[in-house]
Amino acid sequence: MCTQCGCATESNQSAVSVIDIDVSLHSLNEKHAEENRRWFGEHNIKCLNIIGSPGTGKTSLLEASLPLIANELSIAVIEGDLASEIDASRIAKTGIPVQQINTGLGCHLESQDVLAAAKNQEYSDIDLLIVENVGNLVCPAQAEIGEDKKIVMLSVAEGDDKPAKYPETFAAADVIVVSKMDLMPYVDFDLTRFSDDVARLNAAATIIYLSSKTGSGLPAWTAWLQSQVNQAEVSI
Ligand SMILES: Nc1nc2c(ncn2[C@@H]2O[C@H](COP(=O)(O)OP(=O)(O)O)[C@@H](O)[C@H]2O)c(=O)[nH]1
Ligand SMILES: [Mg+2]
Repeated sequence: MCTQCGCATESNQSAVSVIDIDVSLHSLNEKHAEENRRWFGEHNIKCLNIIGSPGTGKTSLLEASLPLIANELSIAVIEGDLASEIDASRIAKTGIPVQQINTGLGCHLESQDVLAAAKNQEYSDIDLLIVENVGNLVCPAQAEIGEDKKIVMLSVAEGDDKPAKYPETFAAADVIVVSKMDLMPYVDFDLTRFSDDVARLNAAATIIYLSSKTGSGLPAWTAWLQSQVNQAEVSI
């Protein structure tokens, strides 16, 4: 078991006490996530949880895309990192309200910290709360924060084998964003292998291929974001 978050790791040892702690941490996580879900529902806020490795391009995507829809939707961002306010400063430059949560050694954002940030006065009229979770393809997928949708992101520079290596995370995604498509000529990312693996794990997930650098694919991403608030059907 991960000692930071209690995320489920099957132990080869029959340590009953470890399994008990695991179960109780998970039910505590679920209880807090449920409180968030209720609060978001009462305040008519859609919450999106973006999960991906460090450097996959999560903050760059928010910087490039949120200003495109900021006139139509009221958006706020929560940034999760172990340390620093670098990402919050980047988002702040777009004019979109943002708060940074530093987790110290924590490998994912906790529901209670997300809720405390969401209750900030500046966030009182928002439609969409976008949470960039701590860079990590494992724990954030297991620790719910009461989100409406999970977005799992990976860049083509990371390799097409990530769904096969992190199946639980990709299976939990509502949307999978494949970023840095402008780097395709320079990397060996096999799109067919990737999409076949995803189809095996999670046939229902929407896959969006994009580049925050060139802007390709951003219309599909912003249309999907808008559909979360407007409940519109979107074909990608
Ligand atoms: N070539 C290319 N680089 C990108 C793209 N998106 C992000 N990057 C670069 O990837 C690095 C990490 O980006 P960042 O947004 O901080 O990743 P995060 O850790 O997932 O938030 C930075 O150097 C970005 O400039 C992209 O679409 N294409
Ligand atoms: Mg970031």
